[in-house]
Amino acid sequence: DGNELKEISDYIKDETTTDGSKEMFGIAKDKNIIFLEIESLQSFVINNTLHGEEVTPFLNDLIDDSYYFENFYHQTAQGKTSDSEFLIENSLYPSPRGAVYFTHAQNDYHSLPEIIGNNGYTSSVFHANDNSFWNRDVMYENIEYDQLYDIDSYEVTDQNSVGWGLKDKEFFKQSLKYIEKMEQPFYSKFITLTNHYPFELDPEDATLEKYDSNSKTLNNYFQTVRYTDEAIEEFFQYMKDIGLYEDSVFIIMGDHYGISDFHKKAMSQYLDKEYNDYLHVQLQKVPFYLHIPGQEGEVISKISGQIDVKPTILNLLGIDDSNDLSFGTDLFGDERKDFIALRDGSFITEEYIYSNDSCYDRQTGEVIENTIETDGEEQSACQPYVEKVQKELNYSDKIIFGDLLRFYDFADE
Ligand code: GP9
Ligand code: MN
Repeated sequence: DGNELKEISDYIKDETTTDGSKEMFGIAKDKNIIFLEIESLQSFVINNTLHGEEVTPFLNDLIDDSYYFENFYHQTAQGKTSDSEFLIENSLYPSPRGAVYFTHAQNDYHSLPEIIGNNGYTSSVFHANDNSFWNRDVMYENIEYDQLYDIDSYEVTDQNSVGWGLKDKEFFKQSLKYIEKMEQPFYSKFITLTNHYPFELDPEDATLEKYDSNSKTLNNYFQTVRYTDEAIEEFFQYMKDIGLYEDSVFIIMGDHYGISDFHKKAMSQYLDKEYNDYLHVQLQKVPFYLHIPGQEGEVISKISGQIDVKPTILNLLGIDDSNDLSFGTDLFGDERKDFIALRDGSFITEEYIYSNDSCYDRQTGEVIENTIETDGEEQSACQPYVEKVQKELNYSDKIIFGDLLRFYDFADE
């Protein structure tokens, strides 16, 4: 009800409504935003090698002229890709169970496509799957995407498909005829498919030897990652060829993990590290790039997550979001919330990583045994954050389960 919303909006105003970066404010104004949401791309492959070769040569080079966030975490749960979309569009946490795209697709939201639509942008999603997968057709309409290019917009044959469907290189190539004619400025999200479990690839598309371990999944993964890296490279070239590159900014993000804990033995072998809860959390990092043609960029090490993307994009577009109700903070802002919450209650701070009741030193991975004294009581160094994280996840759930945004007046708060 209204009172609950008041408590939550007060929390948000106090804790997460911060001034965005002045330096970055409006630098993407009136430029197209091209968002590449890459299936199952995790950060551990970036700047890493297999059989002495770079796994992602294009993405590695792209770091040199991008803002690259090396400690950026996915925050998804059972809704997988749809959860990552939900985080980006709303800066709310996905549901603790099920997929919010299914369970709460009819709620009132104040989404990124809606806000930028009110600021002169056309918005669209490109994804070569059936439009009802993850209930996207219903959710996209509700959150006001103007257009979805789904499987019916593509020519899909046995030859140009593998695994889950249309191969990424074909996907990008066939998307050109639509993006070329798009009314500008636009915001377009491309969701890839080839690097999806079980990471199947036709032999003629493989340019990297498989890995050798007890996990067929991990063995295959490097090949499809490499394939997708090549597809992204081709896409950038197409954008230059059709003259859209200079007028656009590019965001590249991994949607969620691809290699689950089921493959810990093989992962441990590849990384040459002991697999524990600390490593598990560190493996939830996904790449996040902001590439602005003509700008140098920088590698940014501060902790960050998918919850922060919506406020970041709004700041880049020069849209004031101080009346918005969102849990993230601008990635480029100086004043940021000091934790990244994962959906299961694990979290990351600059100093600590917390998971399954253990508190780790973020830099060394050592368990922190010593306690701190708060209000005369001895407690784990992570404890104050355990409570903050629970509170925040809980507030987000209340907004979603109670459809509370329908009571909030975004215009005059
Ligand atoms: C399906 C694609 C994959 O359309 O987005 O979904 P996932 O299984 O990763 O959630
Ligand atoms: Mn996915």
